[in-house]
Amino acid sequence: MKSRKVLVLGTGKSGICATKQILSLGGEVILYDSNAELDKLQLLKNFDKKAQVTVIAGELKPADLIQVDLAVISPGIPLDKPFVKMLDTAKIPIWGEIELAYQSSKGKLCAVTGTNGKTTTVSLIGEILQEEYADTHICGNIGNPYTAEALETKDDSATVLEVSSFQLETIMDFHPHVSCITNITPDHLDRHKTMKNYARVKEDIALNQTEEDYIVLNYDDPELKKFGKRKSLKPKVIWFSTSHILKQGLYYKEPNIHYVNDGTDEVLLDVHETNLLGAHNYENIMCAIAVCMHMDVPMKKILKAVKNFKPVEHRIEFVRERNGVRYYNDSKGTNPDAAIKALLAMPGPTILIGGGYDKEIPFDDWCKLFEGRVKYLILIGQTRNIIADCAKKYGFTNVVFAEDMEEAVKASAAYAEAGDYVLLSPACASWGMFKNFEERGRIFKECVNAL
Ligand code: UMA
Repeated sequence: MKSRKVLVLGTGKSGICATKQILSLGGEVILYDSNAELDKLQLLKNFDKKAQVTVIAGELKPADLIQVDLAVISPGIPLDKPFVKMLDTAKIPIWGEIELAYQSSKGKLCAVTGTNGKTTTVSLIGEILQEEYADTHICGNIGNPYTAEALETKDDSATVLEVSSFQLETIMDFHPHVSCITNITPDHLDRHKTMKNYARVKEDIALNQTEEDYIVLNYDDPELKKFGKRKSLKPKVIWFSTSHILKQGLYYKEPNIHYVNDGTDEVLLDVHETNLLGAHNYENIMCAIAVCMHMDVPMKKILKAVKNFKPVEHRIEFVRERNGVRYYNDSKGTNPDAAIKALLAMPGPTILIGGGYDKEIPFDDWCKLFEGRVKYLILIGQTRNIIADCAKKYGFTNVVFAEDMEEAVKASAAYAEAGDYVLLSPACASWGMFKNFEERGRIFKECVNAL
């Protein structure tokens, strides 16, 4: 990296941490953001006064690329943007922020992708790894950039990484020893255009894996079942299932999680010994166990950590009970599949708050479930009308529009009766109304606690 001039694209978390990593390695950075309104001085406060960082905001011009020998791109920037194409034309290699971190990281690495379940699985893996490795790193799409951790890793470190499809688009040598794909259901089609592209990008997590490595896959997911059986796939496949009794791998049969290896079927644990509820969570537990077994954590330590694990914030998180109504925050339910899982996990009549940024994903499978489960649907954001029309198609018309979260929470409290559940599970991204799903979830909780 020494004496290299690197163009970092995007000034969010990834861009800032990538810049810090490059500077630590002795490089020079041009930090670019398309947002012309960017507060450059504020941004520069992230770095030493003498740091070799120049900021460009607004338009990127060919003259800015003189002597640039590498570009590092933030995950949120689509590769078809004209300024990215300009880099291709100038023959400047483009690495993702993940690739930059990978090039400097040491120790054992496992990585998890998938449409849903990534965050819970990664958090659980992190807690298990901590039982065995004194130096454990939990990073990636979970909110802590890999570049913030990479230079801290040592030969005896263990790292678990959450990787999104956006991040997998720009890997090169990235090579986890154990990888995992939790599931593949429609998401981010505004960026990847087709399900085929989206699945291919996710499956690239195994791109550089060899016969010495492992990949943990969901046997119940038709796309992953096909992928895992592909002859060209090099790593050893570890299957998990909640609906089939497998001959090899992990499976769930009420109330136990089993591990079958070489013809021996062993009960690992009863799910009621854990703090997690719902079939999707049993999948997450099986993923984490399978990954950690191949990260060389003894089973006794794995099971201890699984039993102690508490649910992740914003994922079917219990907020409070008021007048016999229980409020749940599932702001991480940013696509229909995640929102379906949250709705199915509600034990009684539900007032559902949904809607947000339009990722061009059909809402049909979600809306089909409303009848008999949802008492009122309260909609916010850009997708309000699309969701309301879709729900109507399936005979559901108890729909209320709200202007913001406060209004949505007040309306849900007004409609709810003792024994009901209020669930924020939007099936959409938060962008447009909130900075991110964490902010949306926090505001929801504040409004609920203020009732
Ligand atoms: N920008 C441009 N030009 C563009 C688009 C964006 O300059 O055309 C700039 C924006 O002005 C902004 C910056 O890029 O300044 C934002 O970059 P970013 O969107 O990559 O955001 P980061 O803050 O770097 O956060 C990213 C991930 N965000 C996205 O993938 C959208 C975070 O995942 C991740 O936690 C973080 O890196 C650390 O790895 C969030 C996410 O929503 C949680 N992920 C999606 C998901 O989980 O579904 C994939």
